[in-house]
Amino acid sequence: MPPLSILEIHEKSFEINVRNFNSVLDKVPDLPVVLISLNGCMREGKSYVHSYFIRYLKHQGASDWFESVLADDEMFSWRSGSTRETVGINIWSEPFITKQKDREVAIVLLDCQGLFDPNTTYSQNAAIYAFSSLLSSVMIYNVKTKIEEDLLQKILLFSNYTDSIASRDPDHQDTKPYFMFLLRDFEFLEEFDYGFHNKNERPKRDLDNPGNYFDKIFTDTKEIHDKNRAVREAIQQSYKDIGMFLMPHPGMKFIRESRRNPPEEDFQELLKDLVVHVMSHLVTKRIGAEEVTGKSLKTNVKLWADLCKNSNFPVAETVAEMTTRLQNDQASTMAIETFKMKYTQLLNSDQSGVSDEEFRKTFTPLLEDTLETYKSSRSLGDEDMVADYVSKLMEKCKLYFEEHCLVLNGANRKIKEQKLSQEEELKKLEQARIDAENSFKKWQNAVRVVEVVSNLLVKGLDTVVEVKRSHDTQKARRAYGLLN
Ligand SMILES: Nc1nc2c(ncn2[C@@H]2O[C@H](COP(=O)(O)OP(=O)(O)O)[C@@H](O)[C@H]2O)c(=O)[nH]1
Ligand SMILES: [Mg+2]
Repeated sequence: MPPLSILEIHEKSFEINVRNFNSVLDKVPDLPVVLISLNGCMREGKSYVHSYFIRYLKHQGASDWFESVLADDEMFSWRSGSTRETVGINIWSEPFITKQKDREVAIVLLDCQGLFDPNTTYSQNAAIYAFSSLLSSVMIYNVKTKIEEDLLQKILLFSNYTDSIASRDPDHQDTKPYFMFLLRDFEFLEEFDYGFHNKNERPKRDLDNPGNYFDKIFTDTKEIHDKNRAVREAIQQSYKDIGMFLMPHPGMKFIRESRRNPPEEDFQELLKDLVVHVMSHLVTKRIGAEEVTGKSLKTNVKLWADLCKNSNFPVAETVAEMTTRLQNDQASTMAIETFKMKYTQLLNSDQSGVSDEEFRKTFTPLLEDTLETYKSSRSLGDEDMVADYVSKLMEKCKLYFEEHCLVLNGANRKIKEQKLSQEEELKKLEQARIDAENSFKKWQNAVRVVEVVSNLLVKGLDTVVEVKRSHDTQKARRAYGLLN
């Protein structure tokens, strides 16, 4: 179960591997997907943290998940030293199926490494962060010691891609991805406690009056330049929430030989907290406000990969335009398919075969349902675009109704009429049969009467003959003096 590369960095270019991506998504076609990415510079412990996500997910958070041992091929490779490990973006080859409240979701892990070194061009780095921003629903940015101005600017640049596929409706802020800064070897220990900070909370571990690092970076902005304040506001607009997780240094023994020595206990405890925090704040992937499944995400990944065919990552505006088109096309196709299906059902029911006037009454309610299906399945694009799709959809529905449904209704009506006249014909035949049967019965009765009468006659005649015969016998006897 090795990790698979989905974005490879070559000497002067990069390549998106759709086949590898699909091999993972094909395993969970119908489940909503949570894409957790770890981003940042190399050799800062990203893959190491991923191995703990894998431990947790493999054991479904059972009590001993943290202590469980993974073989080398059961995790993203990580090691000491300064040579490159992950180049580009790797995906874990197995999605993990887990529960989010009372439904199943599939978690897909992404290990993304921007190199920011002399051998990597700006556009190669841009490709990694842009693609990661497009894909992630939980984007974790790994950074050493503190958050600096240039990092915020970099994040703002790539959050344009996050925005390019997000709904612009202010009511949909909650459908945006989740962003977390993971601070390694955090240093300002007199002011802040280790652990999770965001706009609502901060940990309270060692300090009497601990500060909130989120406020320090994002909210306490009175003294900073307007431009830098705007950067912070724009970043916050791109995500549903921004969290920060402050981690201690793992200890020198671990740094020197991390395969043999565990990190210090404090680090282990916080690593455990970090993993539990991420796994209990799962955010599913959405395009616009709509949740995607393994199957529907594949279509988008293919579109984005196609846009990169000439080895230039497209600008965010192009991604926005093409993704918006794709979403509206899909919503409109689904709506018209539903319209056709409903008419198929209707044409197979008693409601069909009626007069054209009667049948036309079914059109408006079904058209309204269809437009509603389209509208509720899309959230990207402005009002003009919606109006354009709606008018095309109405035209298509009308044409389908006139050329297909009305014709079939007419045919069904003819069949119905034929059936009616056949039924009448059958009724007449049946009546004739009953009449014939009745006259036959009458005739049978008459025959029976004749039979009885003739039997009686025969019997009467026999009696007469018998009586006559006995008279004759008596006469003869008397003649021969046999009788007294
Ligand atoms: N200073 C420091 N080093 C770490 C930390 N976590 C891991 N490391 C070290 O960084 C090395 C590289 O880890 P890796 O996960 O491969 O880094 P990646 O390149 O960011 O994926 C490990 O072997 C550890 O020696 C940390 O929190 N702080
Ligand atoms: Mg790595």
